[in-house]
Amino acid sequence: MLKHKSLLWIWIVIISGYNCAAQRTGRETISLNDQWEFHKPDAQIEKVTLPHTWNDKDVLDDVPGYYRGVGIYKRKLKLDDSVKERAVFLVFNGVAQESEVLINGKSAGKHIGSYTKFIVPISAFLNYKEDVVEVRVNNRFNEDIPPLTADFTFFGGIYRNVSLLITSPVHFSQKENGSSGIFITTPEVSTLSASVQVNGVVENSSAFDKKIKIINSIYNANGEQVSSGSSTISVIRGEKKSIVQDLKSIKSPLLWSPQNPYLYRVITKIIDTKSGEVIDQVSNPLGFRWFRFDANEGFFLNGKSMKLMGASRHQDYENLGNATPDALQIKDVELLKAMGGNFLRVAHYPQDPLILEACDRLGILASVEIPVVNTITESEAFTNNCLNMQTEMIAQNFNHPSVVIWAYMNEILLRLKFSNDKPRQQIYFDHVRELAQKLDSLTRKLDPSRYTLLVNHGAWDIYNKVGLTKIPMIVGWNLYSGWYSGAPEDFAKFLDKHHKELPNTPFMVTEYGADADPRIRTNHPVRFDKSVEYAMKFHQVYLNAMLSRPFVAGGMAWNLADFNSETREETMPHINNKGLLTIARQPKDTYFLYQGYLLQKPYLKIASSQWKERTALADSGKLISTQNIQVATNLKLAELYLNGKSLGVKEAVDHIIEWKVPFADGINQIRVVSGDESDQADIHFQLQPFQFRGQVPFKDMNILLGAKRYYIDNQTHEIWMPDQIYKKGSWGYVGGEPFKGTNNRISYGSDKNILGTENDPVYQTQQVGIKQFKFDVPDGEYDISLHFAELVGGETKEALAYNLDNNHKTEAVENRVFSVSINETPFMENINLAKDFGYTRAVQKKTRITVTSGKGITIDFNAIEGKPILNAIQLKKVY
Ligand code: GCB
Repeated sequence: MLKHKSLLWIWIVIISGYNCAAQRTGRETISLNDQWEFHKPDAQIEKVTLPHTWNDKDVLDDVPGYYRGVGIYKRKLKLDDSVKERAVFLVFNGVAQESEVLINGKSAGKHIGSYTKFIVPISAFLNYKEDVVEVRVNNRFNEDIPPLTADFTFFGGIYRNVSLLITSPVHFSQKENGSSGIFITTPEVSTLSASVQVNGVVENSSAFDKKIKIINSIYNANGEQVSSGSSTISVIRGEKKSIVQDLKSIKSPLLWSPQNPYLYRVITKIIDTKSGEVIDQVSNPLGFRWFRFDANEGFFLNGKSMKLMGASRHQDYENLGNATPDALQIKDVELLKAMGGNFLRVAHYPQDPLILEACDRLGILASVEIPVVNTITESEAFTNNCLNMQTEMIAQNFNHPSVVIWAYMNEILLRLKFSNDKPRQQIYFDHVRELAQKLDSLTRKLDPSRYTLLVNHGAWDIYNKVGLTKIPMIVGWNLYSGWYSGAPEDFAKFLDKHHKELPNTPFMVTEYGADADPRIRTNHPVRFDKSVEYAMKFHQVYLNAMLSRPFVAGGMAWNLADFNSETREETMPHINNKGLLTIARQPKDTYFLYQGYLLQKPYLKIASSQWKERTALADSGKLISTQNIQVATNLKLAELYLNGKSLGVKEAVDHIIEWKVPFADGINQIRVVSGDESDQADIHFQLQPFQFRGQVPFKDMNILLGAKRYYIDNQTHEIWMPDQIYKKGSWGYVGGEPFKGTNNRISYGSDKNILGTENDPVYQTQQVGIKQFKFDVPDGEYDISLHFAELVGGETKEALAYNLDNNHKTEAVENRVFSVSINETPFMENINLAKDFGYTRAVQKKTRITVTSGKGITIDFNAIEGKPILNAIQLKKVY
């Protein structure tokens, strides 16, 4: 099979050394995203276009884990003779996670780490005939490379853009940790004047000594030159030389801020003094702003107090893994801006260069961090890799005015090692502290103009004991009271505790959030039900607490969007549902809540408009069902109309206005109005009969047992509703109680991945010990489906992947055998779900029955061993 590989190869771009643009700037950057061939060892070759990951499909299945190993990419290059005299580089924006670049079979460079850019000089390896680029990539677990563990998926591949850079042999150094070789600072900025210093490194890789002129020009947003500087230097062959230029101060500079992200540009040129030609050129953004963090008053930008509010972002996207196209990446920053956010925590790793460019343009302040998450390895190699990543991150992003913070550790004491050996654990803690100290000192040295940040989880005592709250300039807290533990109200207490006990240390809430599966809705939100409604309450409490405390510098919701996390199970296996947007970037109600809180212009939105397919029981004896509608706003009051009829004016409480809306069967048009603002939504409602012989017609019914939540199947549009205890003339269960979970898992029903279905929530709750289920339906033909899954026993997995409480125990197996009959006719006999189908596997049993003599439907569950269960039931009237 391997023999055929070369036959499949496609023949390539012909790249010429000069074009018109090159004559002006001296350099060319050409995308090399196309025409790659990819294969895993011993596997078929595929043609791929970058960005590419080899894990996009295997994270979609029910099987835990994903391929972590080698992937090989190959491509041909055809460079014409004019390139021979030039310096040629390959620029990789991100390859996960270890890579080696070979040209014509010879190693040209290596890189460690998935999240930073690297540049490989390749001139020395080229034959200029038919050159072959090969990139050997590996995303195996390597104990010396962070991240070691984390709540996100470590997709492998060349998952960011690759380009070819051709420039003069005398050029801005491409050996400065993936940076442009130019570093811009603004030593003094005020409303009156701004000074600019440009530092850089020039390399002469030619065979001759060269005299060159370096010119820096600053252009304003209209393209007018507002300052410049130049110097002439000699660079001998083979030499790298540092340059420093102080440019003429700019009077009355336009300041950069979220309200007005005014950008200048610095163009730095190398001119050959002999020919007068531009032989290399780079462009960098420049924004004038100054800022500070204060332990009592929070953050100040350009002398004005500003609460930093926003979100963290992961880089992956629905069905694409981390190989997210440029346009979708930029869209994320636009969505954050449209939400009213002014801050992006680029977490947990540096992201595509496009992200900070977008932050510069849109006026979003940012922090960036390296992926040292949960735990460290006490090795020199690990330490060096961390220090190297930090150096690369700072060098590569140094010139972005949006960046105000460099961070370097996230919840590093979450996965505690050596818990049974306290002296050894102390040594581990010392190593963690030493590493934090090294990273902090390095950061302050590399960039004294920004703040350092270390991010902890809410275990106050241990971070203080180990000394991690003393090292950074700002402490970050990831707080989840009311989610992983405690109540939402505990959050404010934590904020006050920090202010009291660390009165001189500024801090931010770097994470907070609650899972919201957009398919799950409820009228009775409780912790861990994964409902959007619980998340709404949670975020209101958190936002109120942060916004009312000036000493809280800022808060970053976890997360801007749902993201892949392979080890998670729960209602949407392999996905973390804490996003304000779905993984396909559809807004959830919580996104609208943030707009209500943060936007400055008048805002009015039916937040519950996303719950547009609804079902519920009719109010007793009526042809309506009264349900809640929430409107998110920054206005004081609004009026709601249902099909044109006013339901009254109501006042906003914590940016939400609620109405009880009497929904009728069919389309219900809702309109909310306040002054000039209005919003409208059509809600499709299926009224369910309270009594089968009443006025409400019956069509079908999908019922979740042991649940108080609704579940909307996005594919079939079937809506599942909560159960009820049987009432005469109506329907419901007889006997039993809701499944309470096992292993002290803090879950709603079970949080295990249910195999063989996409509709996990249908199977994750159940009625245990059920005796009967009854529908007092009139005579007719009916389809009945019973849904089961054995939730107890089986393979013992870690409970909730990111359970910050860490209380897992081994699970006992339950012996359960039962029979089911429908209207006294045996339907399932001696069923043992675990034995017959396997644990946590979705089992559906369907039948058609004829109901006669006004008997309705009675389903009997007869225990043979243990307690019978039922997870869900569907009834459809055929005729
Ligand atoms: C955290 C982690 C983050 C997780 C998040 C969660 O504290 O920093 O990586 O994704 O909690 O959702 O549990």
